[in-house]
Amino acid sequence: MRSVHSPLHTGHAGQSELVAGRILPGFELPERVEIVRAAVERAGLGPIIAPAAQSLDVARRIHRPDYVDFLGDAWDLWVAAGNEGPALPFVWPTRGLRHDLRPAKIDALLGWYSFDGGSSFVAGTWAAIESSYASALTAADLVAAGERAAFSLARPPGHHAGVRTAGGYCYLNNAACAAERLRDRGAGRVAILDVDFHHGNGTQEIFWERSDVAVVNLHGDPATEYPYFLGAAEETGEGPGEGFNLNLPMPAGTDFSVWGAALEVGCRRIGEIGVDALVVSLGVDTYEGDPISHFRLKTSDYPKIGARIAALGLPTVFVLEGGYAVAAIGDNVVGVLAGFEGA
Ligand code: SP5
Ligand code: ZN
Repeated sequence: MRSVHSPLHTGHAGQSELVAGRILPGFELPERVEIVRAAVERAGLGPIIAPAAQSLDVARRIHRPDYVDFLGDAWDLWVAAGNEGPALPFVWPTRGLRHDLRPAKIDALLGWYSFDGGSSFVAGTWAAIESSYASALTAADLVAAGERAAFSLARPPGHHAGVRTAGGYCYLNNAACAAERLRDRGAGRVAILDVDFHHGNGTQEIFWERSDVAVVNLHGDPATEYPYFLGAAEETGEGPGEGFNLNLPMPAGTDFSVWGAALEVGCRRIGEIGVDALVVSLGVDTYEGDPISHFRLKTSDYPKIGARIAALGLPTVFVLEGGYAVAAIGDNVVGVLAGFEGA
């Protein structure tokens, strides 16, 4: 399969993150994608191509247009206000505060448009966001044009980004945009299968009331795992979307014997619903060596995931999400893709 990749992600670097009371270097590093790219080349998975230029039209339908505008303006507003380091939110309109007063100052806009402090902005952040979005849409277009599968080898990731909020290292929801693009290109119904360790709260929010994009999430139980405030099993969708959201939370320590059974449940549901195309939110932070996650998948498990996904027999867009054990991320991601191709 072809991989879609842009070097513009490298400007999104030097992030800061609040970890256990300290501001530390972020986990979501440029090296992640560079190592996956090297592994794709080494494995001979297929050509690596540049994304085609994309309008923000799809992003403006998936997200609120003012949020998309903010992402493009945030760094310039931050610098214009006299700041130099990464732009990080520090105040949010949570319960008990007003939700109807869009603030004027960048310090407050950062909180207005985010749900945590994980998605900071530096000078190259917007170019990276656009390149990750363009890579996902280009991969969707390859699949819509008849390729069996394509891989968006890009960062920043997207599955935590909601209708109007950044968070969890995410800004635009690339997988949601890819699904929307597949719909635009003729797929009647699409499924998103999210195998990242963390619940894809943004994807769930975006498609919560829609039946044309079904969402299946395998993740750490939000009672104890980030993002905490969404992802319980009882969340099944609302209105026309009722029954089109499936959450499969699992406890810390879960290994492939349990995780693989949940994948089976998720894949069977996708088969029952009957969809024309699939988007995989491909995080490999389920790996036993991941520094911020708590599942115990082994490198030898990832090809089995790819093979099970291939058995769905669907045109498939893979979109890179999380995975922070940098030394293993290449083998784990390519394991899924090679397992898919070998099946
Ligand atoms: C795309 C994705 O995988 N985003 C994950 C965002 C997780 N953010 C919260 C991380 C909490 C880190 N806790 C650090 C513990 C270090 N021992
Ligand atoms: Zn994750």
